[in-house]
Amino acid sequence: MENEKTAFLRGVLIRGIGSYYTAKAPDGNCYVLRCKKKFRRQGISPLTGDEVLFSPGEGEEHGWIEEILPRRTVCLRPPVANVTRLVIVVAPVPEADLLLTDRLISRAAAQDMDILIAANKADLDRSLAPMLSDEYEAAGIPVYTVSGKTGEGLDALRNAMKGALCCLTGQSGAGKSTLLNALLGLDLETGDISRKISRGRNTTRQSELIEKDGLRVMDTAGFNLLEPEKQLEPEKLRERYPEFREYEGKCRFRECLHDKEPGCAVQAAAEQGKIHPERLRRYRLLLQEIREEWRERYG
Ligand SMILES: Nc1nc2c(ncn2[C@@H]2O[C@H](COP(=O)(O)OP(=O)(O)OP(=O)(O)O)[C@@H](O)[C@H]2O)c(=O)[nH]1
Ligand SMILES: [Mg+2]
Ligand SMILES: [Zn+2]
Repeated sequence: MENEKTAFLRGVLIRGIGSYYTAKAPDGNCYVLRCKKKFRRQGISPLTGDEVLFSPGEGEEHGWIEEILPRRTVCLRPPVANVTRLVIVVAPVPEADLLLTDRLISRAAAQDMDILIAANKADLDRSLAPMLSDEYEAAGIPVYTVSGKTGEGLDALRNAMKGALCCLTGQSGAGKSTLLNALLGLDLETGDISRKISRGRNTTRQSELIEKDGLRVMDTAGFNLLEPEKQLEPEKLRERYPEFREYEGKCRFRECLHDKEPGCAVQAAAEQGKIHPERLRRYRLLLQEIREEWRERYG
């Protein structure tokens, strides 16, 4: 058994198309693999970013994924594994949806990912980045002003992305692929927003892991909707808001969810400008939604 294991190669999945996956070994060689049936029986699908042990195929034959190593993090939207730094791309067009941004932040915070925001298309609108900085400063989330078109701000963003497996995510059309092309001198497919709307689909359809110039980063398909999280306890949501932390335990009621309870320290902090009122307003929307999910399930 031990001997068999040592015969396997180790690699990281850089893409998956249909039931074929590509693994990249440390020496840079890529292998096309299929997934053994045992994983399907266990309800596990390989994800881009997975570290795997595999047996390479011989000649033209594909090889097999033998083992998926433990995941540091896992996202289902986009479906990727082992991301430790999430780059949320926000733009003035299509109109920034900050409730969607907050949903992404909430999921990333639950897994202890580093989070940063790239305010893209600065060439079109310079007011987006300061607005975002204002909203997310108390949460400790840095905002980078960038333009994939003019190249503005790319050095700072590149530096912020070094040293972790990063994933670019955000609304379809925000400019994730354009940014990556500009950051790394690539030629990923990008698409016109009007064409996207008329076709009703993304330009990028699979997640792809790219390793270049000291960066490890994934380009993923954008989305315009992110469904509420199932099975999240309403009490857990507040733990995902870093800006609430210093006020936890200071509300009149120990169980305060910072919704409409009297004597709420988070509400008071928002009134004093220490927490952004819009972040709190959207927190309450998400809380409401999670309570409804919870009630439907267990109520
Ligand atoms: N003016 C301007 N346009 C940009 C910028 N970045 C991207 N775009 C345009 O925005 C559109 C969408 O860009 P993509 O890079 O395809 O967007 P995406 O986020 O990868 O989209 P999906 O793959 O569908 O999720 C394209 O027409 C780009 O040329 C920018 O910094 N400035
Ligand atoms: Mg794209
Ligand atoms: Zn409270």
